[in-house]
Amino acid sequence: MDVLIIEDNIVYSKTIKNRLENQLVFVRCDVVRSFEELKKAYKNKKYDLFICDLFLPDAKGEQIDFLIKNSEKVILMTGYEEFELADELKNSILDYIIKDDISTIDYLVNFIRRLHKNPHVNILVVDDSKPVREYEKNILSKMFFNVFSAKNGKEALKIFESNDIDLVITDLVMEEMDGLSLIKKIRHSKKMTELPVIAISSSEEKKIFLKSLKLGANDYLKKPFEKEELVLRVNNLLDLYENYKKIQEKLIIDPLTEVYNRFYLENVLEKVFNNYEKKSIAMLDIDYFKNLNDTYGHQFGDEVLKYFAKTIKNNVRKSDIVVRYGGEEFLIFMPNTTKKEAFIVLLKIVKDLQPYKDIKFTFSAGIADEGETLAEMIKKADSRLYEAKESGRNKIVI
Ligand code: GH3
Ligand code: MG
Ligand code: MG
Repeated sequence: MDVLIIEDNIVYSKTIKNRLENQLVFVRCDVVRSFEELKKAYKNKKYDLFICDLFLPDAKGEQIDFLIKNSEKVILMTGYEEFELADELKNSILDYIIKDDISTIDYLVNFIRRLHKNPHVNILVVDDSKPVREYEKNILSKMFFNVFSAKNGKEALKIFESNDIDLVITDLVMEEMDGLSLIKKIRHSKKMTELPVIAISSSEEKKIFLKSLKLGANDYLKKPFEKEELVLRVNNLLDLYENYKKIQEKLIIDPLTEVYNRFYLENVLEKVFNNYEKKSIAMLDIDYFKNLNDTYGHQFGDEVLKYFAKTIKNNVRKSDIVVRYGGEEFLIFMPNTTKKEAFIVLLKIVKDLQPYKDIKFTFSAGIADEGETLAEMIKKADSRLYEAKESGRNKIVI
């Protein structure tokens, strides 16, 4: 992302440039110190974003008008005493920050980080009034969000079902299907913890907002609202959900091999196990792994585990689930697969498994497709793995 900083205070512009470039790898900044320099820079290069001081030695806002007229994305910097910005100005810029407080640079960094992610964030806007839809869409598109819109709950559900929506903003009173019913329907498939919803209404009645919260809205906004109110709520919720998702992922992924862990097996796989009529489980265990550790060191052992997990992942289908079951033991859950078909998948892994840094190693495996429960099927596969080990290793038993 190419950013132009327009600021006459050299120390301040340097601080911003350094912080942005150090903390956000995708940002490159140029700096100019006056309106004249801005016009020159503008001719020579295309910028994605302008961070612009309100008062320059040769301009008192004309530079902002110039950028807005050219439909550019502007973040305004202003001193505390100039804080009272006209609404019209506020609505045509992306955001503003108050200078002289160093913590605002944190806000700026965070804001630009969001902007960078936003093209991949899908927001669904639902309102029966076209002007309101357009108003919201306009605000959000300027922030680089990918926006879908619908005129009632029914239309919204259709869009919701066929797109990967990250946030819903819905009016409450609408014809066909109202916002409350929509929230209810959405919450059937996406829990509170999976998708943020903002309810909007011009209703004077608090009751309707409370009802929306009860049904699963995360927040609400009363019409008419300012651009800033919407943007702040959207950004806050998305930040919150992203952090939450990161933690969720950490909980179910083994950090060394980056495949699923036992927690996932016991809490997620257990639940989907019965969704499939036909399925197989393979248990794979590296042979004489302790020797590798003892001979080449524990760190080398770790590298072998990573490499082994990667080889497994490269050879299974997208729908197959790979779990680190124990130290050097891995489980593959294969939906819609018989054990003979699973055997062919394992042969692919055998064939693809090259020596790691010239050190050859093998694995043994057991496969099962019988068992009423996950635990039963694992037990079967595990006892076949044991057989494979007992009868000499480097074998697959079905
Ligand atoms: P077998 O052929 O019977 O499977 O013998 P093995 O040596 O592979 O199996 P054993 O169970 O005797 O030893 C497994 C070793 O794996 C012991 C343990 O220290 C090591 N191990 C477990 N987790 C890790 C890990 O995360 N990293 C490394 N480097 N070693 C691990
Ligand atoms: Mg100035
Ligand atoms: Mg082993």
